[in-house]
Amino acid sequence: MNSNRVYTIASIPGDGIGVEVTPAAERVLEATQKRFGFRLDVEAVDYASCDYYTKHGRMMPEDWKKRLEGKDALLFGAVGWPDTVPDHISLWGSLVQFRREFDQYVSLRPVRLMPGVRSPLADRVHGDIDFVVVRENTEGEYSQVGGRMFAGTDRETVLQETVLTRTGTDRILRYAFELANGRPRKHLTSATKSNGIAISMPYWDERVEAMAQHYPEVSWNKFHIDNLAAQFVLNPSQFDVVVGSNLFGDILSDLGPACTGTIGIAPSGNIDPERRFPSLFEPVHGSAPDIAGKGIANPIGAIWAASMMLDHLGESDAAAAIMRAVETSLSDERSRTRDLGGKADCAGCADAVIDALNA
Ligand code: GGG
Repeated sequence: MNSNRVYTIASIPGDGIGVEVTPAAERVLEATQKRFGFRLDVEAVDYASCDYYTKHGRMMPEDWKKRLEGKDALLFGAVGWPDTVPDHISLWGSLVQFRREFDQYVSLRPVRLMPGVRSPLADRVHGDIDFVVVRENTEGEYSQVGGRMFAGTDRETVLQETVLTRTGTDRILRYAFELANGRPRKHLTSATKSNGIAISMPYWDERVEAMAQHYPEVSWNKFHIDNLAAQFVLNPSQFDVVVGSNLFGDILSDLGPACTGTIGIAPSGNIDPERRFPSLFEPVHGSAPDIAGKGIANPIGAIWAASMMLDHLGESDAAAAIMRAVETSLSDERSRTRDLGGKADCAGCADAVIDALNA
């Protein structure tokens, strides 16, 4: 990281509403740097988008890694435009490449009940909702091991393996236990399905149990993923740190924010904790083709992701200031977007955060 507090950032809006929420987050960052005395050198990146694919037949230029590996962080919007590029091609050609090539093995996804945001579970939930989903981000169910045989015949057979390595499993569990150990409640929940997925998931459980021995202060439990999804809806206040494999973590980190009111406010960090490569920060939501181009997307997930990015860069005061401004703006109905029952558009919502920041 830079000693004179100048950080080089690649801004990668991607597709759909990514193109709307990323500039909104950049404007908030700009307001923050003026106030906190650091500088972000932001380079706009037009690849990792389906537009780029249409023009070049691939999601990113061949030398994308060389172009980005010296950056301090990546700010990402969303990927996917299924009308022109199949989703598995756009995702694997961009986000999955970043996560794997930059070894961003932690996907960190906070879930918090925010002021002014009504949870659909409000009548049922007693207590706060404030937990973090830690998703394994480089292996697991997202694997390229498999194939299609006898294509187009009655014998058509499709196979895809789940890959759990000892290194990959232990490092995500260590990260999750460390995180739980540093939080007041010191509680960890593991997502499993070892009754049905009877080879990889018992192994996951075994590694959780082994890792737990190193963290006697942390209480822990495990739920099968089906029951865990139900528990998110029935009693989300019970959670503190929830750790899951790539697929389970992905599902839970959409479900969690939906339980707190909207996925539109949820952020995510794709992190290389060892800092060998740039980490990537993005809203949890995707490109949302149904509302893209209308200017009505909620930019809070992208703004919160930008705050996580500053925290990762060591600018924790600025990161906290953004979150205070987000809370202030969300408390005022006039600055909330439509998914939250307000009337503000994407730019207006970001303006309100900037006003709160400058107040
Ligand atoms: N900003 C997140 C995004 O664009 N997500 C698209 C998506 O399909 N994500 C699946 C994943 O994160 O594995």
